[in-house]
Amino acid sequence: MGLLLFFLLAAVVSCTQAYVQPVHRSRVVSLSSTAVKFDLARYLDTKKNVVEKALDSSLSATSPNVEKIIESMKYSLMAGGKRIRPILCLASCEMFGGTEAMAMPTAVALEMIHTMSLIHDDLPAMDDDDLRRGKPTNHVLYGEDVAILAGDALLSTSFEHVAAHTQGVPAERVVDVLRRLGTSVGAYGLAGGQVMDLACENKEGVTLKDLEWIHMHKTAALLKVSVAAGAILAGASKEDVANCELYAEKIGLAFQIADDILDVTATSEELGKTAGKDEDTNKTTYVKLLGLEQSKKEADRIVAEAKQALAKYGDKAAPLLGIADYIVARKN
Ligand code: GRG
Repeated sequence: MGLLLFFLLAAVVSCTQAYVQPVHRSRVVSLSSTAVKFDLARYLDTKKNVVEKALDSSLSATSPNVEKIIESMKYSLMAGGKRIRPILCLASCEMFGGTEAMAMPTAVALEMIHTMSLIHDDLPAMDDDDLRRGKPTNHVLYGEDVAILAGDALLSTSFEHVAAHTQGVPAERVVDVLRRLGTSVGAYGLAGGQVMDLACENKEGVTLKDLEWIHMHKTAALLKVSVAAGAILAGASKEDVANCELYAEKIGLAFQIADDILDVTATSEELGKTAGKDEDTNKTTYVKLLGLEQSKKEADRIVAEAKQALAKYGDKAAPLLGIADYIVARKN
């Protein structure tokens, strides 16, 4: 009788597991197996190559009078870099069934905007740096006057590029993308974040909340529009765009925490920019407020939240999930 009861119980337990496990596993598997099965390095490499080609053909001088400014713009645009923003845009467009071609003009525009922000960030009036992407900064080579104008020209060309070259997408989606790009650069984006960042230099009492505000605007805003724009171009629903934005805000914050960590752990050669700069300019960073170990934990926690925002898309989200991991694991 005891033995019979034992077998009955074992049968019930095994039936329950057979039912529960696949459901439980499929959630875990679709998140963790993507990281295992998906070849992120190859994906990033392939996408980077197509982006580089599109960037290279996006600017050319058609008159001797513009040769100098185009050379200066192109010098920084083609100086290397991970091309994360364009890749995010292509990945989210493809996740919602769009094509690479639909998103490429916006991907190029995002890198133009990002490059503009790096040129301006390195100027003597801002971070005053002479090394970027392992090369002399734009103003070191072309002078401050031309560097400022090259940044301005990259910014305005970015909008022109989206408007002139986006094909196969309804006009209202393109207008939505242009509007969001504008917001991401202005007072509620990069420029606002940078002003607050400058105001907090050499200042005591900067809090985690202040730091988060700075990075949500200075860093996360452009990542947010990168992912959202790809989704919008593909015709994603409002809810899907909102999920993408949540993912991007999280990776934006994690990106900046990783940057603060790299600033104290990597060399200038590894970074392609001056290491230890935050300490020199007396900036408040996550490492300063939380310490190195806690900052790493915080970055990991936020990346997990980012991935959770896209959990419902399963394997279709593999590139974006992989990029979330890459953002904290990167070496530069
Ligand atoms: C002029 C309107 C206007 C705005 C510019 C200067 C500025 C305002 C904002 C600064 C924005 C900035 C430089 C934020 C830092 C973002 C960041 C983490 C840059 C590094 O990005 P990576 O690691 O660089 O993607 P690569 O070189 O790989 O592209």
